[in-house]
This record gives sequence, structure tokens and C-alpha cells, in this order.
Amino acid sequence: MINLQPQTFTLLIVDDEKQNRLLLTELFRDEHKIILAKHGEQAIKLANEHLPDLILLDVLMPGMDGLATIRELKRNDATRNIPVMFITGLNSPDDEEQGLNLGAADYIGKPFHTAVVRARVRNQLQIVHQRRLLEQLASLDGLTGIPNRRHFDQAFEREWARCQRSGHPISLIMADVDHFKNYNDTLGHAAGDRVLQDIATLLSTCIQRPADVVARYGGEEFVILLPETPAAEAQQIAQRILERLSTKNTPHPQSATAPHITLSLGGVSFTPCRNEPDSAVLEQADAALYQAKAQGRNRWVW
Ligand code: GH3
Ligand code: MG
Ligand code: MG
Ligand code: MG
Repeated sequence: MINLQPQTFTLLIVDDEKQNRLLLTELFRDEHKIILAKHGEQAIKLANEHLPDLILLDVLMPGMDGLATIRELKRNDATRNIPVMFITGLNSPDDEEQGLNLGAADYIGKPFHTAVVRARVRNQLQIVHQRRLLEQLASLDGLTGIPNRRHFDQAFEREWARCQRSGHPISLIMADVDHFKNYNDTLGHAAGDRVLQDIATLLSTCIQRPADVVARYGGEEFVILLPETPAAEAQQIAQRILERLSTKNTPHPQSATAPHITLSLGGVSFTPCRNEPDSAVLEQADAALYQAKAQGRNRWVW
């Protein structure tokens, strides 16, 4: 779900002079979490550890200077997108141009006006916040509010790699509403939409672990990703889904399967090995789902 709460951000302040670190800390400590670094090497290390929301970066520092630091930050996948704001005594337009060309989000000369620094930091953090919201929106399904296929694909790739490393099993369930065309044709598309919303909620209550994902895969199809879950456990979840749907008992006047809304489920469980392609796994789940439909629907097949 989308988080619209005002956030506390984490700022990494990098400056070799204690006086500057203190001054900048003083400006932001009431609102934000502050991390301090005295030179570039320390900044790189802390940026990777804490993934701050914004980096305030001095240029002239002994050892790794600010320019080398931003180059390193931009080279690294984990830190590339963290906005960097230079705050530096190098004040010429050429310096500023160089800093911006290296990917800095902003450039402020020293001595700085505290009110200006505060305003520019606030603007950068607002962009960070808006970007987060957009990322969340881009991963959610508009009708049901649960993750969409894009989010599922990313989670699947991540969890696949994790299970491959750990050698643990992973399970996947594809779910498809039975005789849903009839439902729409009889009770209308708006009623059909409400059923999809209810199913999304019901499926979400059937998973337990933080890494489990329920997503709308498309139309009236859902997918459930269960990392670190062997077949027997995943089948219990599939069974629970069918039982909760039956208890919910949403009338379906035109179903050839049952007088209420039902789902067919196709599951697969496997331990990822290096050469197994992801798409084959989804095809296997789809094939199991097809079997569940062929065997009479309102059931799971593995
Ligand atoms: P089966 O039991 O074999 O799955 O039959 P079915 O009727 O569910 O399958 P079919 O693929 O023929 O129909 C799927 C229906 O799902 C048709 C389409 O109108 C409906 N549908 C897909 N997306 C949406 C949606 O977002 N909202 C609504 N209300 N209906 C949708
Ligand atoms: Mg300095
Ligand atoms: Mg379908
Ligand atoms: Mg269907």
C-alpha cells in the first residue's frame, strides 16, 4: 500500500572540517537522521551501509576528494541514484559545471547562507519523496491495490536468486477465477471488479511471511510467490484459499462449478538451480492451472 506519511530522511554529510560538519548537522538534526563522514573513503562506505536519501558533499578533502567520491558513487548500482549536493569552497562557474556534469543534483558555494542550504535540501528531499511515490504507484495494480505483474517479476527474480544461493525451495501458485466471463455477463463488469478486489484481499490474508507476494498477474489471474516454501506447505496455503473462498460464499448465479465464486489453482515447487529458466517455471504453473480447470475447477493441482 502507498505510504503518504511525511518521512524522516537520512542525510550523509561529508566534510573534512569539523566546523562545517557541526554547522550542517545543526541545520538538519531536528528533522532528519544525520550520518557524518570526514573523507571520501568513509563516505563511500557509509553510503553503501546506510543508503542515505541525500548526500551533502565537500570537494576539497585530503585523500579521496569530492569529485572522486561522486564518480565512485555513480559507478555503483547501490548508490547511483542517491542525489548528491556539493557544498564547496570551489566557487567558479567551471567548478560548478564540472560538479553538475558528474551528476550532482545541486551545487552550493561556501561560505553558504544557511537558509538557502535548508531550502535547497528541502527541494531535493521533495523530489526524493515524489520519486518514491511514483515507484510505489508503478508497482501496484490500479483496481485491487495489490502488487502488479511488474512488481511480481522483480520479486520473482530476486527471490529466485536468493533461493538459488541458499538451496531452499520456492513455490509459485497461479490462480484464475472460474467462469468469470459468465459472472460479468450476468451481473455486470462493475460487480466483476468488486469480486477481483475481494479476491485480492482474501489472497493477501492467506500468506504469512514478509517475503511472500500476492500479485495481480493480469485480467482475472493472480500469482502467489512463496519463497523458502516447500510443496507441502504451499499446498496447505492453496487449500486454505479454496476453503476461505467457500466460506466467503460470494454468489455466482451462472457458474457450472459451484453456486459461488471459485478459483482454480496451479502450483509448482522447486529448488532453483543455475540453468533453470524462470519462464519454464511459470509455464509449469500455467500447465498445472490448466489441469485444475480440466479436472473440474475449484481445486489445486501441482
Ligand atoms: P475459466 O473458468 O475457464 O477461467 O472461464 P472464464 O470465463 O473465467 O475465462 P475467460 O478467459 O473466458 O474469461 C475471463 C474473463 O475475465 C473475461 C473478462 O471479461 C474478465 N475480466 C478480465 N479482467 C477483468 C477486469 O479487470 N474486470 C472485470 N470485471 N472482468 C475482467
Ligand atoms: Mg574541505
Ligand atoms: Mg483467465
Ligand atoms: Mg477464468
